[in-house]
Amino acid sequence: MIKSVQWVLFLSVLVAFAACNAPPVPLDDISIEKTFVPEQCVRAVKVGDYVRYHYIGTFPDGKKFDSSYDRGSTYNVYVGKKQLIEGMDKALVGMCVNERSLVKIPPQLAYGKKGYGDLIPPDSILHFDVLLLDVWNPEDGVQIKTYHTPSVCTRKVEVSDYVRYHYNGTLLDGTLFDSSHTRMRTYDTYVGIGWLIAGMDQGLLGMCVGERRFITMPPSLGYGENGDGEHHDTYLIDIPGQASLVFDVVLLDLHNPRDGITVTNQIVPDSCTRKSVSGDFIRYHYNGSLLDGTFFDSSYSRNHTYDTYVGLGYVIAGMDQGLIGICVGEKRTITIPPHLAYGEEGTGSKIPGSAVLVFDVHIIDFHNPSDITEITVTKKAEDCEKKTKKGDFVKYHYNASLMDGTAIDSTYNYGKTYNIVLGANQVVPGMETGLMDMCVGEKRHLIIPPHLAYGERGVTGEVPGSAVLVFDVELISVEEGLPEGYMFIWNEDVSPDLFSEMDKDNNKLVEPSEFTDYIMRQVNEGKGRLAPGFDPYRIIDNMFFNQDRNGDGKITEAEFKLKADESASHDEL
Ligand SMILES: [Ca+2]
Ligand SMILES: [Ca+2]
Repeated sequence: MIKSVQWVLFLSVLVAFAACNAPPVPLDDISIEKTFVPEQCVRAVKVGDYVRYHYIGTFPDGKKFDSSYDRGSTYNVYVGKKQLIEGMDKALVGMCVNERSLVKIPPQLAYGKKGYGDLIPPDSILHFDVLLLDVWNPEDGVQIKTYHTPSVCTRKVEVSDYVRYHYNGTLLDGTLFDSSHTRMRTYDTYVGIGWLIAGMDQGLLGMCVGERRFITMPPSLGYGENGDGEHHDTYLIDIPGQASLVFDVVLLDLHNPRDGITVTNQIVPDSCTRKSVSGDFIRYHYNGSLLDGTFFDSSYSRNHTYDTYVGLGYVIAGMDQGLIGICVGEKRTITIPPHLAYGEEGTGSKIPGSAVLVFDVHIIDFHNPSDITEITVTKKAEDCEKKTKKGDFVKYHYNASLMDGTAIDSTYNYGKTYNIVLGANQVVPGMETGLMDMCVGEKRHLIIPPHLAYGERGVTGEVPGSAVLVFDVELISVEEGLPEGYMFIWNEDVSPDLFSEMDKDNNKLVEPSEFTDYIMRQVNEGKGRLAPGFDPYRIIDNMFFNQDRNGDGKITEAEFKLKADESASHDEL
């Protein structure tokens, strides 16, 4: 009741005032002149909102009676809850952040007849130059506005995930208070478990890698009534109390500490019969990138496969796992969380701490150190009575390639066979094995591991180090070898007068030319046989050298006999 009485009184006073003083502009309500209107107005102030604003209060004659700027902090207050003079409560409604207005308030909507202490005389018209900086409502939650959505999103941030992101942090009026970009370091943190201010804990949920969003939060979900001055070293400015915060966030990385590796985009060759196991040695190509697509490394750029044992700790744990069960020729994408990669520290300049790594791998070949030559008969010989054995002189054709199909060499290109004596170390061990017990006309597919081929070094320009080789061979002819160790054998009984038959000029000495002529005649007449596949004159020279005990270039009868009594030599007569 008392209140209404006052109201009536007040009105009558106003009428009297207006009549007596006749102000130049009659002012029975507030007047608002907008001096700056921002292009965008995300929200206008409503009754019940909380605002932060700056103001300069003056009398109509320009005399300043108050200023928030002088106090160095905004005026913070609820609107429409009679915490302000009535005129200001009215003037603030509908204002936008960054809007500036000159508000003129008649005394009846300000301090009326009473004035305010020594500061405001009775019946004062007040002018306020108001700049609105912030508005929020106690009902507000986190507001999320996604402005870029990546084309692919296989996973969204969940509670307890660990994320890496960049952000610009601003107040609602756009004032930048902090930026991870200027620090050139992502912000790395767990989400949803209290490591962050509540607004960020909520605002990051559901986000995809590559997504960009604005996260706006009221102070209750930010730094509250007192703001934050503790980060003075890192923040550009202190965050004032009761400030709304806007974070412009781009998510770069996402994983959960419970994650294992994931294998995707598998392309498995139809011909796969063998899958890698722990202990295998693998040669593969890869492109490595971070989860946001930032490239960090490629074996292709080095033009060299990455070669390693798998499952034995030679590579990061995630790769050790991701390369198991894989086929030669297979392609797959292996996504590795940091705890199975380079951890919180990262490595080098390109892999940041806590980074998830994505490897697109292509397996060129693999083998196990225990592998032997793998022989597959692709065409059987029509009749196969004699099989190749050590010492045989064989002629064969081959096509050689790597496991990925890269051609190395082919005898078909030269139009002539490759000829070797089996067991004489004229080819790599794997090829010796691959040509054994084979019949003329037979074709074989050979897979030869590097330890039975060209080893870790390979052949410059032709065979990469540690490469598995593929040979398709065709046996064209076989000349049977001599018994093991022999370079010459008699086909029939040896003449008892061997020495004198050799000593053509009968001077009791066998000269090299007599020796060579004699042996060659025996061979030509079919009485004796030299080991096939070798230079006959070199064999004969060796035989002579063996008989010529004292090395004087002639063989005496004594030397001849002495040698014949020994059984150790294989080149004897
Ligand atoms: Ca002689
Ligand atoms: Ca001699």
